[in-house]
Amino acid sequence: MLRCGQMVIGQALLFMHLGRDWRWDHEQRNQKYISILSMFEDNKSANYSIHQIALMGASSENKEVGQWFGPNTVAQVIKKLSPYDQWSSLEVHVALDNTLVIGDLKRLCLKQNKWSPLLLFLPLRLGLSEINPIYAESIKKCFSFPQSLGVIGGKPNHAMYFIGCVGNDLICLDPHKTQQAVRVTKECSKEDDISFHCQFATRSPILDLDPSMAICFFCATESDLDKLCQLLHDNLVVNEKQPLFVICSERPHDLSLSTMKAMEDSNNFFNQVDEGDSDDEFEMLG
Ligand SMILES: *[C@@H]1O[C@H](CO)[C@@H](O)[C@H](O)[C@H]1NC(C)=O
Ligand SMILES: CC(=O)N[C@H]1CO[C@H](CO)[C@@H](O)[C@@H]1O
Repeated sequence: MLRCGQMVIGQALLFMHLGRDWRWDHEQRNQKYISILSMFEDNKSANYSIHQIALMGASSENKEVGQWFGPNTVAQVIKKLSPYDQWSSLEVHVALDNTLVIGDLKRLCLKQNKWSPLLLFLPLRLGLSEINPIYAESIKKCFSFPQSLGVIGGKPNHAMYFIGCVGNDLICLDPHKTQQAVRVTKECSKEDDISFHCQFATRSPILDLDPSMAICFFCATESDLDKLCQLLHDNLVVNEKQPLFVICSERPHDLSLSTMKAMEDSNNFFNQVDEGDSDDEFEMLG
């Protein structure tokens, strides 16, 4: 899971610094690409090295080095490491309690009229020991949004990074491959460069997955976030008896989390917040 966290933030940095259309080509020796790669060197002094992730997990999440991380833990750790990467000034948000509060995201990213790109994690638990099949279609839909950054999760005791779906299978990148640590430089060999990329993907039926996962999105601009919220609302929340999560413009002050959960279960959450809190109305709620 530590490696899967690296894969997600690595992909976010590629989208941010090189764009979604950029394709890896070793001969290019792109300087931004090399800079991104060097943040993932197996070296304690690299920003997102496995050492930094393990140590931050120990100091902030009470996970001893070597202990199992869940998707939520690695998301929390990435959030804590990201301020040290001053080059990217990426904001990381981990949505709690299956609730996406749009006001929180806007305040996080918009400072002095400047928008910082957003990496958004939505940690979910979609069943006790198995995924409740009711959620399968919604998970698949997430991959179709332009802001999708995939899903981190896995099979029990086997973390993987899911990057898309075919029918009822998810496409998996699996970091469980032992290889030499390499030093990243502009002159590094093709073999060393390749070691940072998965040679092939596998497929796994969606219902075989562990029910703990985190859905990930990247929003480069404020308009990207607005579009994402609209897509999530239209495709995953309205008309769903049991939505994956709830979206609201602001966290209602007078509602305790347990009330929100109860409302979420009755699927009235969206409307009630909208009616009771019209000052905070967000365009997509209207
Ligand atoms: C780790 O990175 C530092 C700084 O870039 C470098 O001096 C050191 O040699 C690296 N260590 C290893 C084991 O690659
Ligand atoms: C922990 C760590 O390695 N931090 C480094 C991250 O990158 C910045 C530059 O963007 C360095 O100044 C930090 O030391």
